[in-house]
Amino acid sequence: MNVVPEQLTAKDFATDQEVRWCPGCGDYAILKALQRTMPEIGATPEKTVFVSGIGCAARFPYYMETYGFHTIHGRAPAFATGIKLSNPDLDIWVVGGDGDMLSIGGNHLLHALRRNVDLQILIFNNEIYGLTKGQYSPTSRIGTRSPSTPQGSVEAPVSAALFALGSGARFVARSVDTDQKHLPVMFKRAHAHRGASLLEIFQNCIVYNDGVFDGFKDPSVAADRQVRVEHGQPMIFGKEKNRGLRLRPGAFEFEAVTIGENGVTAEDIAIHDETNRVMATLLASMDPDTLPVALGVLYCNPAPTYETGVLSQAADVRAKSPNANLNKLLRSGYTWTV
Ligand SMILES: Cc1ncc(C[n+]2csc(CCOP(=O)(O)OP(=O)(O)O)c2C)c(N)n1
Ligand code: SF4
Repeated sequence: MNVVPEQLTAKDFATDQEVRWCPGCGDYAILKALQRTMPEIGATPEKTVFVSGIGCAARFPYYMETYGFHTIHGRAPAFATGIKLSNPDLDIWVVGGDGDMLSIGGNHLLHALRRNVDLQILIFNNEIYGLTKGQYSPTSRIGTRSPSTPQGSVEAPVSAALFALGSGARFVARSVDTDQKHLPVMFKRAHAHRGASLLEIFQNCIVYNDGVFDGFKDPSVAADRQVRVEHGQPMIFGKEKNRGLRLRPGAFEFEAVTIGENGVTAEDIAIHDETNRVMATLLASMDPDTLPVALGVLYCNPAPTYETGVLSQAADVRAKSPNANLNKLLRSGYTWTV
């Protein structure tokens, strides 16, 4: 008799754990969006693993009814790489805050990205350390006042998207915690991509950095302050849908122009090509004070994954030496007993 597969719903991915985020934290919206997306991508709890480091964002695995590892601050990409190599059939999501991923974990993130391990890596960027009570983080803007920078930070912040592109990531996207339409689309794209997918989610920490993204997130300004990029589509934005990005004549950067003004026509607006790393870099480099913030898939250009290469090498070696014995190998050459 054929067994009709059970249709899972968002509830099947929710646990009975008490959620320990502050009321109003952006993390709730991300959790809900991902729980809703899981059945739509055909995920099953027994094939899915969430891996996190330490921080508020890193509590995520407790709330997903899947396998999960709450590991060490900054080390989630390293754990996830090991899990993928030992069981490549698993679908692995890595979740961390900007501090976890880009401060102590910067090195681990870099190598997971450049190796192109098949992981969905989500950075919840709230530009602050939430769990440890609001110290500035590597993404905090210059002048951020915090318990560890009472006079305002003096450091230039790191951009998650530029870091990822510079590390050799083959998929880089951005979305916003509260955007319950766009966020699932980005989860689906990240999941469909074979290799390391980096999704930066601008997440509001209502307690220690409330409203830090309002300059482009607030509904009253969003249309003019965000550009939603889509492969093959002109990069149009604005309430009237009459603004767009074009390459500044004589320079290698985007500028915002208005169709119908100064001789600008619709043909002048640049078309997004998500396979173009230089274009992605220009989009990620746009100064948010003068240009809109680019959201969507900035870059997607698949390449062979790390686990495919490593596991096929291992299979070749095993086929050539079927009787290899690790014990024998360890005792070969110069060995001694102490
Ligand atoms: C080795 C180590 N260093 C420092 C800490 C302290 N610590 C815990 S969470 C955290 C930062 C959390 O900030 P972020 O990663 O941005 O996540 P959020 O809490 O904002 O979601 C720090 C510094 C730690 N747990 N382990
Ligand atoms: S401290 Fe900030 S990031 Fe952490 S749970 Fe509270 S609102 Fe969320």
